[in-house]
Amino acid sequence: MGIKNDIKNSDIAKILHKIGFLVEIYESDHSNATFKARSYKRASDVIASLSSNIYEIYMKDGLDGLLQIPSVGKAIASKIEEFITTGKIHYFEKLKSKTSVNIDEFYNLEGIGISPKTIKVLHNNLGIKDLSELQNALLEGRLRNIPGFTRRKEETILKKIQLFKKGIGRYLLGDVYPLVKQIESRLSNIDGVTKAIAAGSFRRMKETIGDIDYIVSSDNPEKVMDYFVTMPEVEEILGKGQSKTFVRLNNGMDADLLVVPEESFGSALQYFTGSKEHGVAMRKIALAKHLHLNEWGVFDNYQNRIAGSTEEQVYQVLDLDWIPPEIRENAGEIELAIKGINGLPKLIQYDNLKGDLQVHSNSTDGTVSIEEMALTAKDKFGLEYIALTDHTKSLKLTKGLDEKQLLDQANRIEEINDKIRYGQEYTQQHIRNEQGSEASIQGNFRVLSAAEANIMKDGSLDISNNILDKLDLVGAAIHSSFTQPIEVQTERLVKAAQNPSVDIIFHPTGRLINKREGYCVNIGKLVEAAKDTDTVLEIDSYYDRLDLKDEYVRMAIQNNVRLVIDSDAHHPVHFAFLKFGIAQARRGWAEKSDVLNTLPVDTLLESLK
Ligand code: DGT
Ligand code: CA
Ligand code: CA
Ligand code: ZN
Repeated sequence: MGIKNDIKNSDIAKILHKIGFLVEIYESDHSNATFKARSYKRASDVIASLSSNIYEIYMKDGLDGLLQIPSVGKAIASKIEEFITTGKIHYFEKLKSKTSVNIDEFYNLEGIGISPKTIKVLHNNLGIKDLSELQNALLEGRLRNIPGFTRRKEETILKKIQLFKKGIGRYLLGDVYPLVKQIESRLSNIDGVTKAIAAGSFRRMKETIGDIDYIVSSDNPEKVMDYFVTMPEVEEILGKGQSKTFVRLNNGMDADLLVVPEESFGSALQYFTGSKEHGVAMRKIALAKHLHLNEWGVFDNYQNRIAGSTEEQVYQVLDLDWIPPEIRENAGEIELAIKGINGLPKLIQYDNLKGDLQVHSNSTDGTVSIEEMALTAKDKFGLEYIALTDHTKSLKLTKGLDEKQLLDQANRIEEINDKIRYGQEYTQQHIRNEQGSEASIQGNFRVLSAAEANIMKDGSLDISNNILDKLDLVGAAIHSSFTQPIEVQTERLVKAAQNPSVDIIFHPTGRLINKREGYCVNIGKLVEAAKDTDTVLEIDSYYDRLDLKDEYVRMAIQNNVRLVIDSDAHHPVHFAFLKFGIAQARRGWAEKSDVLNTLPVDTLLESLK
């Protein structure tokens, strides 16, 4: 039995995930099955995003090497070893042989909340074996006869499957962002490379990315392309030409590379940043000026290149102001960019936020203390304030705070702030950052007492106004009863906006990109209510939420509704998500003055309702 030498991390990640899925179906009688399933899935996640190659780790250090990988214990390490040395995992084959269910089609659905247990019930009751059988059963209304299922549930599952199919092949920006940037920086460090930029939808900071498009300027394309195809993340070379290369990465995503000479870098970048619609409109403008615009430059009728080395030049010779990539959608931006009109919005900048108004702590479902969140916000992300918005009591899953706990927490926050303000010796032993070193949060930083109050089915809140009014600010959000009719759902949010204690509506549509359609809301009506009541609407920067979406941001701004951009951080690293919220705001044409948390804390508090 020879060792398979082309084993990819993604193969291992997939099979471990499938084992986790099957364990949950077939060992659900054992008490530790859930735990076991979870450890397989955790290991799978870690391996999928590992930058070093597992096969190489094993060849170098054997089982010990595998055990160094986070979340990989003895049982899993030996299964990986078995897979590398035999190409199979006996345990997986055994689990699989117990069923005719098409595990390859189903295991992915777990990501959208269709659990292994549901699959098991459907298989036992209706003999459903694969995705198309499930879809047919749903369309024919056969699930509603099974105990525990309803017509409503049928509709939900069907919607989820449709959404899932639509999302196949597209990646969340936040999931791929670190990798794309890392490769970009490695490309720019190659000898002879003057510039390297990830263009396409990535540069436009779209919510989801189909593939990556790298544009590199170098006089030695061979060298760049040789590096590109041998990167550790490359799973397959799809094509290689004189200046273009296409590969598939081990996370399944395709990456294109175009290497151009320096005099064409700007025009290539402009072309491949897109959007296609923006590019088409630009070319029309060029033609009207008797010019030709393509990836190699802007040319006159005699084939003289009159622009091309920078993007600014390309726009300039077309008598246009340079347009930020986030709004290149041919949605009115080109008309406003015509020289002399000065009509482009002055988009909010990536360093404009001074605070973050939705932050969670381990008082509820966050992972660390208030102090640690504050320290990270201040020292690592340069913020001046955060609002501590733990969940409230009716959200039992998160151990939401009741009235007394909210007030206690507000008092604790006051103590922390007093110490900051008066600069007392505040070298608390209990404030330790992740490295374990001591630090203090002295200086110009403030924690605001706040809450993410839960909006009940009828639009009321689960905490009374006299308690909420003792906090610095209040956000309100829907976390349950997602599937009410649009009028009911809209009325619920409008009522929350009309509540005098509510300053902000958090994640106003509740969608999870590629996983869950938001609740049906008439956004126009919500925007109107927000305007009438001076309520702020939130852009939630968590990269699978990002509601409001771009067109709603634009609608809010046109109606003079004020916005905030929050991280919704449940862990210190989540503050990094703020850039996705800012990108979303930019794609919705938001300026700095449209976003309240660009203000210093005092002005911010004064301008809340
Ligand atoms: P994606 O990858 O689906 O998330 O979206 P994009 O925008 O990155 O699209 P992609 O990768 O197909 O192409 C990158 C850019 O190249 C695109 O934004 C504009 C440009 N492009 C591609 N095909 C065409 C085309 O047929 N005409 C024009 N004018 N531009 C194109
Ligand atoms: Ca692309
Ligand atoms: Ca592409
Ligand atoms: Zn939470």
